[in-house]
Amino acid sequence: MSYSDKISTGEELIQINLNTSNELKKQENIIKDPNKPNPIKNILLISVPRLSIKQLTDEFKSTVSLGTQSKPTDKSHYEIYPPLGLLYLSSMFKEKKNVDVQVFDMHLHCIQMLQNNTRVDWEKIIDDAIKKYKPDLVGLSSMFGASFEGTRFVGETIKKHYKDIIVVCGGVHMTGLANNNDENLKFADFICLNESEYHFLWLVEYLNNEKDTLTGVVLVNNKTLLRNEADLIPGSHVVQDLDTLPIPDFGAVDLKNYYKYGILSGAQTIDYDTPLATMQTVRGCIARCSFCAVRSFNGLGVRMHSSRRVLEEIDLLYNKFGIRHVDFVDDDFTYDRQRVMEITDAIINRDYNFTWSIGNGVRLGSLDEEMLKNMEKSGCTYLSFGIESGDDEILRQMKKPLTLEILRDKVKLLDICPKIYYRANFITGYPGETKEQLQKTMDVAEKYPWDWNLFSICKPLPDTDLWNELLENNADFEGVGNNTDQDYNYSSYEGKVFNDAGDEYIFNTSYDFNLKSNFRNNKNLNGRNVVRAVKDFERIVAKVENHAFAWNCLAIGYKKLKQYEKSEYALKKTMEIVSESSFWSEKFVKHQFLIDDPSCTLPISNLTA
Ligand code: B12
Ligand code: SF4
Repeated sequence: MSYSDKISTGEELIQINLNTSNELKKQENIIKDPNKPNPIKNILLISVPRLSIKQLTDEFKSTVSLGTQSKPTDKSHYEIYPPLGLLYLSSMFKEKKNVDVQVFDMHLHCIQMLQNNTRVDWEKIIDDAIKKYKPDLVGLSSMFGASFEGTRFVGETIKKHYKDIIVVCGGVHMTGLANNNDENLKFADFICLNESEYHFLWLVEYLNNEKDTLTGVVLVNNKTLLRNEADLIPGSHVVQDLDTLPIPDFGAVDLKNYYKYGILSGAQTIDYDTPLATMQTVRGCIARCSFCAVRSFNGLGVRMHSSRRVLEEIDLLYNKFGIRHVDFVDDDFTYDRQRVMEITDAIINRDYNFTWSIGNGVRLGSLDEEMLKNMEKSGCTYLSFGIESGDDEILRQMKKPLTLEILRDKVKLLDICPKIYYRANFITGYPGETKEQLQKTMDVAEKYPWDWNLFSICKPLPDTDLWNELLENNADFEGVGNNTDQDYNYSSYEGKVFNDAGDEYIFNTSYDFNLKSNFRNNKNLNGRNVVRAVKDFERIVAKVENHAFAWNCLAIGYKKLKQYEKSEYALKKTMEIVSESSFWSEKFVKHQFLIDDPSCTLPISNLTA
């Protein structure tokens, strides 16, 4: 069988033909021994750390960026997600008796080492893993820029010391970079594009001479990235009926113990001793927001697991793995109202000791009163919403399915279900956004009843509409595209921002928005739900020990709850930090945030908190 491929040299696309698997192997010299009938027997899938070597070293020294102190031993410090994508991949090999698949969560492993006060040595970890699992092929998962450094390091280390092992990468970020023909992917032999349950299975079958063609895979050789032309179309080989996919191989990792080492962003408001897991019930989103990678990754349209299958997975997680909270990592959980009602009704009827959340976000516009009430009743504890901007024109440019009018209308629902914690996500520094438009975002953050506002700095992600628009308009990408955490990390206060106001202005404004709306003017602290506010600030000081605003909020909150000793202590901490830090004392003055301590010498000291 023959098929056409295109090679991109970065500048141009050249047509080539790859005829048979043998020819490909010979031509690219990627297989150890082409005559060996079954070269791939052992596969090791690695979830690479999404902390850089620098971060891990800094964490080891108990110091995080922005000069704040952290406590690496505190589990609330880390977000740890089970490697769901790899568990999906692993499940595809259950029927294949000739291939053994193991999953190694290196991210978790590094964090466990930090929590045991052990210095993290990536090279040794990789070496130990290879010796233990003896893989013929290693698969690396890289879903965002934050894990790229880890992916490259693991890939290069394996190529350096174990030349025979085939390195395959996958995940959203890898797909985006491959589609942008990024040159920094030479440490991999193959990149599986998009969702890869089948792409990866087929690749292994191909390498084992059980299949003649490669689909959904980019072959990386010395000079070029080679791919099948059809694979350039986003979502070209997606699984239409998600229920035909096997249930993720949850047993491939120590799922029931994940909660002991870290938290999930959607689960941060529940008790820390709750066993946690994630589920994906929907792939794709009805919207096509310009900054979001979901469309280019998952293709057009929305595909869903049926409510029956969702409940089957919940039952399994609950009964077999002891999971008591699930965070749905869906792109568009509420796409099908009927399905949401079926799922929530069934959870209510089960009467489980079970809660759930959507930390990734639901579309506010899709909610209605009946649905939200059902969500709350069935144990929903946390929802986040992509609000993004307080300006209609920016929302339009972002292609966000939201206007300020819809926002005004829909936020009224949130007061009806106060048991749920609501987080609003905003994007700051969108290309073309003016300072006035940015200020409107702050207004929306303060005006509406969110429990928390998350301000993320806009940094274009590979292969998104925004990235491609900037590219077409000859934006100056110099300094971007080195695949660093800062480049692609919306929450990092480093990296390049494509906004005329300048990187520094956007960074500082975003940070001040955070201090003002979440701390100085926190709605829960100001009377709506003081207990909830106190929990938030306790979480923050556990994570960032010298956050003076959080300590001051605690001083106020404990006082309101009549916990006077704790309030005194929090006030003392506030004063200690402020007296030593000009950064914090300036922030207190700037935001006119009162410190209720007579010894405070700041210009705000004569005011009473
Ligand atoms: C859960 C999640 C998180 C979790 C972490 C998850 C984790 N495992 O560590 C948290 C909340 C921490 C997070 C944070 C961020 N995230 Co996030 N996140 C997601 C989300 C919602 C779901 C991921 C998921 O579990 N998918 C379900 C599984 C089944 O799919 P999968 O992992 O993609 O795996 C499949 C394929 O990718 C492929 N595959 C994956 N790995 C491998 C490996 C091999 C060898 C092969 C062959 C195939 C393969 O096959 C799998 C099965 O089909 C996605 C959205 C999405 N639709 O992907 C965004 C997403 C991945 N995140 C994104 C971003 C930008 C971020 C942040 C940078 C945002 C920020 N605040 O700054 C941060 C980075 C954090 C950091 N600095 O550490 C972007 C990434 C785009 C990009 N190119 O960078 C996404 C796509 C969201 C978006 N709308 O654009 N995120
Ligand atoms: S609504 Fe959310 S998931 Fe959907 S395209 Fe927009 S940002 Fe992406």
